[in-house]
Amino acid sequence: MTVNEEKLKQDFPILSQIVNDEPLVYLDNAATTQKPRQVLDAVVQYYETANANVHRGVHTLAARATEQYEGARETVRRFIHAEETAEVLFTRGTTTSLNWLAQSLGDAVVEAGDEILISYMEHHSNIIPWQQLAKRKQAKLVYIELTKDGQLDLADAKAKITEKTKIVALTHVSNVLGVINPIKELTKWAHAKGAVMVVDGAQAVPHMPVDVQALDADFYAFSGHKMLAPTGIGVLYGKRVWLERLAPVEFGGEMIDFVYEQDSTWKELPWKFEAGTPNMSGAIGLAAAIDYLEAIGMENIFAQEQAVAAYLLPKLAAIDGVTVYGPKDASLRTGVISFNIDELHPHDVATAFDMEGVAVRAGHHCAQPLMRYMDLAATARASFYVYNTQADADKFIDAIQKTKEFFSYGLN
Ligand code: C6P
Repeated sequence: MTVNEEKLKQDFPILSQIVNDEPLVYLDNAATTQKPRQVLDAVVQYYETANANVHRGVHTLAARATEQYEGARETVRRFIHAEETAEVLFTRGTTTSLNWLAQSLGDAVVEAGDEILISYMEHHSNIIPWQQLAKRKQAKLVYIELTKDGQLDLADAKAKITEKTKIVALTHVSNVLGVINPIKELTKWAHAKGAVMVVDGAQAVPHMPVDVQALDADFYAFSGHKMLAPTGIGVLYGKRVWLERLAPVEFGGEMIDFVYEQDSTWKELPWKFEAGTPNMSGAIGLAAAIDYLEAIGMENIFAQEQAVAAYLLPKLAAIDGVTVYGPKDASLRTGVISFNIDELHPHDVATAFDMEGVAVRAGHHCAQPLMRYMDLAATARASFYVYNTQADADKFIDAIQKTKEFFSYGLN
């Protein structure tokens, strides 16, 4: 089956809106995605038929809620091809997952003088936690350079992974450049030097098939809301050997076996890390989102996004005054397209787009070191997803033309 975007779009109630007298074209999917009726229904159904606290009660609703919550974990396991559900931790999102790691993994493996390796294309969520860890431990945060067209400089990466490197933490797909990094190869290099591999999969898992065992990364983080699921639910995958070794970051109910006056013992995996009442409805919504994506097929979703990029990149290159960032070869990227128009401020561009009913993001995209590296203050960014149609892609090009016309008229 290939993707029928027109039909899919009808599953998303929010997308049938008129915005500024124009049919809404939502191209801010890297920030967050919209939710299909199937996900909304799953959440409502949970609250209407099964809501109770999990793992605690013996009553029927508690058993039902627990079964659905743990069922969601199994759905995630299957989706990312983890070996066992014990390796799938529910978190609030990518940011929480990476913060947990910088705390717990950081304490376990990093000492003064050690190095943590990231890159210039990381999102703040995959920079600041490591920055804080480096400060705490008097370790060094080292950055992999980028090539001129915005790819990871692999020669530099290889050279910078040394015996001193304890953690390599890299994004699978850049939220600004859309570029896909060769995580499998990078993981091999990290492991060869005894470093732990952490992957920020926030912009990858929603858009392409991801097999954590094939990648062999030690940890892999992603967010539900970027893949049709509700906000407030995310995942931290970790290999059992590591999760067994690491201490939990949060403490309280749910995660304990026995609590004594001066000490406590932890539950087995994965619950050892999940303190407090978890986001049951979020997990169930995430499982419904995964069912929805799997019915389309992740290969199909990936192919469709690369086709959108292949369609748009030459069109954009042909428009005078438009600069697109990242590689020109669509096969190296997903459907994230950052651009600037002439000297226009990206916020003006995004406002002009909004007047056409087209939602794009403008700013530094939570990647200030990348902006500085590229000598930019900001970009506008269109990011496509499974429900975006050919007409949406054309409307995007049209919005660029209209924005150029509008501002040149205004300047004359
Ligand atoms: N990027 C964007 O518009 P959270 O907020 O925890 O769900 O995800 C954080 C995050 C981590 N890594 C990458 C690569 C990301 O793109 C994001 C979120 C959004 O680009 C919001 S800033």
